[in-house]
Formats: sequence, structure tokens, C-alpha cells
Amino acid sequence: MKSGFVTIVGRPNVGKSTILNRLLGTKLVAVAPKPQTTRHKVLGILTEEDYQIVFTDTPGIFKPKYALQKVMVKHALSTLEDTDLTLVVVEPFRMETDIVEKLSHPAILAINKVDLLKNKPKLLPLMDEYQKFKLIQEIIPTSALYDKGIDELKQELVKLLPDEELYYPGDYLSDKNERFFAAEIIREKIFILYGQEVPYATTVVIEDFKERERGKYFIGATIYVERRTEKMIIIGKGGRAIKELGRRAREEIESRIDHPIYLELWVKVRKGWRKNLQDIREFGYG
Ligand SMILES: Nc1nc2c(ncn2[C@@H]2O[C@H](COP(=O)(O)OP(=O)(O)OP(=O)(O)O)[C@@H](O)[C@H]2O)c(=O)[nH]1
Ligand SMILES: [Mg+2]
Repeated sequence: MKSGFVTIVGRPNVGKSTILNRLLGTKLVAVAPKPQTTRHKVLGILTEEDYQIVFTDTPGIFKPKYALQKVMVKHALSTLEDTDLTLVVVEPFRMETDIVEKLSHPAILAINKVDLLKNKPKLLPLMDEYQKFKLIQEIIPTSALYDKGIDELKQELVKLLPDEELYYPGDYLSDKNERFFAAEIIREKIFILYGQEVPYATTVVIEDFKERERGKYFIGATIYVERRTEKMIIIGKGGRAIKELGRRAREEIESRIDHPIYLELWVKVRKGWRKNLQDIREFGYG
């Protein structure tokens, strides 16, 4: 048996979470077109007959400005130290020297989004540049969006796994529970549906998650924003925006837990929560 821990790191928005979902073959973590979608470390566990890979999805590494961002980047950097392998994800448009210089364990580099590359021969000089880093064992071009290169990536990771017994029971998918994922699904839909800065000022707290014996489960969630104007944007004219948000989140939560739910959303203002460590902790970013 081979088992080990693989940390997924890279700049924001390069496709780390999309790659994890593809590797697992199921939609586990939030994915959105905006950078800084992932805010937590989340385990995604892949167990096959002769191996187990315990992946950690992480927030992107960037220059943080306010307290929440500092906590996010701290989480990402901390995972670099405690792992068997690192999966570094980059885009094919530029060399990411800063990120690969932070490596401290053997790594595989995925050059993702190659579908966006108009001039394919450009990939070779970039691969040569990365090859110079001794910890990088393998470089694999991928297109997570189109499921390209993912199998190869998996095979290369398995090759490098240590001989170990399982760390988690074979049917475990994550270290987080359904409440966590319900909140993440709502937050992902906010990142997809609302423009510009509003998603960055939001966080979602599950207040109620009642599994009823008969009929629909009840999930009550509060969306916190920093200002009254943001609250108005989340709700939208005549409540239309929040209705659409609720519909999309409900559908995905239902398909995930395989049970119909009644989803109730509230919006509250918590002034400047992103800059306040106490609020950040209370909201689970610790
Ligand atoms: N064209 C293209 N888009 C991709 C590919 N992989 C991911 N994306 C898109 O890139 C965006 C960001 O993807 P995520 O998986 O959320 O990226 P991330 O690195 O986890 O981002 P953060 O959590 O914000 O750090 C989404 O819109 C994805 O659909 C790819 O191979 N090709
Ligand atoms: Mg992510």
C-alpha cells in the first residue's frame, strides 16, 4: 500500500481547486472565476485499491493586505512544510519563480490552463525553466477544465507516494462536514453571481442544519457583509438576486447530500469583519 499527503499550492485562481475536484472525480471544493475563492485548508481524500492520497486544497499565495487575507496565506504557507509531496499549480503565461523557491519537499508541477495557450511551442522553454528546480520531479501540462492531463498527474503522484498504510478509512472524502460544505456552496455561488468586490466582503455561517425524518431537511444560513450597501446588493431589487442565489445553492446542496432541503438565507452586517481577528476566528477562519 502507498499512502501520503499531497499539498496543492499556487497563486490564486490558477485552478488548484478545479484540479482537486478532477483528481477526486467529484465536486468537493468551491471553484469560481474570481481569485481568492478558497479560504480554508480542506482535505480531499482519494482512496483506491493500492493507494491513498490525502490532498490538501489551500488558498492561493499572494501578498495579503488585510487580516483575513493574512490568515489565508498563512494557512497556505503552513502546508508547504508538513507534507510528503507538493503539487504546484501554475498558469502557462509566466514563470512563477517565487512559488517554486518556497518548496521544501519533492514536487510535481502542473502547468494548468494550457487550453488557453494560443502558441503551444511556448510551453517548452517554460518547462525548461522549471526543470532547473531540483525538487520538481515531474512537469505535467494540464487543462483541469477539460479534464486533460489529470490521469497522468495522478499516476505521477502515486509513483512518488511513500509505502505506508492508509491514514483515513477508505470511505472518507474530507475532514470537513456537511455544514462546512453547505456554507462553501453558498459562498461559491456568491463568488459566481455577484460582481466586483461584494463577494470578498461576505462570509456564510450555517445557523441550522436539521435533518428531519420526514420531508425536507432545513438549512438556515446567515450571509455576513461589511456594509448596508452590500446587503442591498446581495438581496437585489425585489429580492431577485438572493432568490437566484438561494435557488442555485439549494440545488447543489441537494445533489450533494442527496436529499431535498429547505434553504433559508439571512443577510446581516458585521462592520469591517475582514480586518477584525476576533470576527475572523468566530467565522471559522482561525
Ligand atoms: N480555461 C481554463 N480555465 C480553468 C482551468 N482550470 C480552472 N479553470 C478556471 O479557473 C478559475 C479558477 O479556478 P479555481 O479552481 O477556483 O482556482 P484556484 O486556484 O483554486 O483559485 P483560489 O481558490 O482563488 O486560489 C475557474 O473559473 C475555473 O473554471 C483550465 O484548465 N482551463
Ligand atoms: Mg481554490
